[in-house]
Amino acid sequence: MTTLDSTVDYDVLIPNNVALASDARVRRGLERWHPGYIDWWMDMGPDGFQTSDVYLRTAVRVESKGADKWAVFDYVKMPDYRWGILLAPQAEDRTIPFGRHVGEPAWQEVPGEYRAMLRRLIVIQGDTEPASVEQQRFLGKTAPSLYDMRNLFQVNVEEGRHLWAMVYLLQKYFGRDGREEAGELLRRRSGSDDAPRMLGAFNEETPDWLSFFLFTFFTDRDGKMQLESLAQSGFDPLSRTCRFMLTEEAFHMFVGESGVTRIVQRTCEAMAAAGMDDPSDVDAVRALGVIDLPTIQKKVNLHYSLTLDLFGSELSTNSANFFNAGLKGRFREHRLEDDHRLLDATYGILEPSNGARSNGGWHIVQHPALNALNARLRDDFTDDCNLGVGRWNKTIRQTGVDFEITLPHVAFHRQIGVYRDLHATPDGEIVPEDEWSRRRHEWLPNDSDRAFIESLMKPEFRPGHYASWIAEPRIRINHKPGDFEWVKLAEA
Ligand code: BYC
Ligand code: FE
Ligand code: FE
Repeated sequence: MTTLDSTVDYDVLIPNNVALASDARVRRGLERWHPGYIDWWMDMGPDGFQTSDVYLRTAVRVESKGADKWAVFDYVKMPDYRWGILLAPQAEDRTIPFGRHVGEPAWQEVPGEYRAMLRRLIVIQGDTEPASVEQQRFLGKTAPSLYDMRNLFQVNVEEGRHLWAMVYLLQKYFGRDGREEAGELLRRRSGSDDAPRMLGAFNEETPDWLSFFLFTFFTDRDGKMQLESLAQSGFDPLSRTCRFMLTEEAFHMFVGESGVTRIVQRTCEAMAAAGMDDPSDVDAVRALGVIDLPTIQKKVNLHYSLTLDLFGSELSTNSANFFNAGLKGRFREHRLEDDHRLLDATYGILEPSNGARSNGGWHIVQHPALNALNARLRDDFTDDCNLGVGRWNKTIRQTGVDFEITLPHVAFHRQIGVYRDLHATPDGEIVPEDEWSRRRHEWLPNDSDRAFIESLMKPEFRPGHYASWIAEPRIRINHKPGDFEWVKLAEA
């Protein structure tokens, strides 16, 4: 067993708290992978800002101790960011919390019979991290403020670190094929025809800042849910890696939730100041230089439905196998009170009463809980989303505007799982395909919505200034003053 400190060794090429100095094989493997990673970052990371000084946080410990914070803040050029390998401390006598091996000691090495399954989970998790950086690489150029630009880059460098986290597991525990997979993670590209990223939503575009905030609100939250499930894993190194990643993930969701709050707030304040009380008068609201609430709702519909697809099929034997094997648990498994085996349990899934073609309403069908784990995690995700949506609506209510943002029906606009072959409206009405296609522009961003949002995406790089369509933040990172220079732009 390696002894572990919660302090990170920074006097080495690859900062770490996993005693890499005494693990020559893995250290050399990672040192060989490092240049390819930097090449990838230079090619696919934030475009145009690689020589700017960014006020970033870097983790220095894996837990806070007294007055010692886990992270420090300083100006860093992104290519010099200290990407490292950080695992949460090993819990003494940890046992496997669920599945066929429940109660047995957690694995410190990969169990041979589960090697392929485990590698696949780690590769899929790893693949999403660089994908999101690729999707967001042009956003710096249209940042609505230096504050927002800094937050974007903070998210980006941390997603880069999450890739390192998965690559460490591959290199340490999977030998030659782990090294091959680590190479492939740098080869695939978001949106590429011949080598796309593995999951659907990670090949979509993130063309504007409203999309970015909704991506971090919804899609990074899928990250949170999946990491929570993997943090339960009986494979202890994966569990510890994910536990530390979750510390960083909280900030990504803060960026998303507060970003949308500030957009909604700005829109409602502009409407109130102009004496407007009809949110559906889209043209009049747009004329104020702010994003109308119906368009925000359409973007919510898009990003929520794309993210639901990331949970996989509602009914999945893969997920049952992951669970039985003790590799991937449920959301906060340790807080659930049952047998942690799901031998006789059932779980309800909403299904159309008269099949996919007619609008006969919906009813809940019970299925073996083991096969419905993806649906269950997806439902936990929706509950978590609704807390944030409720806070957006509170902001709207406080301004006196009469509008409510809602999450669309679970069957709306789905490409994966039990709803993929039907056409449902955001209210959950099943309609014929031609009607759905005809009305799609009412529910999802259409060309003119996209063109309008694009017209607002003008950079605002003066310290303390914000674009017309987004309010100034109430809480600032590390209590810095309002005119703080979050990014010192390099001379062009
Ligand atoms: N797109 O049994 P099924 C994050 C495939 S986000 C394309 O239904 P399963 C982050 C599936 O692979 C979190 N293909 O699903 C966020 C399978 O293929 P094979 C990422 C899809 O396996 C923001 C087949 O369809 N982490 O961290 O139970 C920024 C049948 O699969 C999709 C994880 O996802 C799709 N959407 O569940 C940065 C955790 N869905 O095997 C980062 C690890 C399914 O037949 N992954 N397929 O070739 C998993 O736990 C599972 O693989 C999934 C799918 C939940 C993704
Ligand atoms: Fe991540
Ligand atoms: Fe994230």
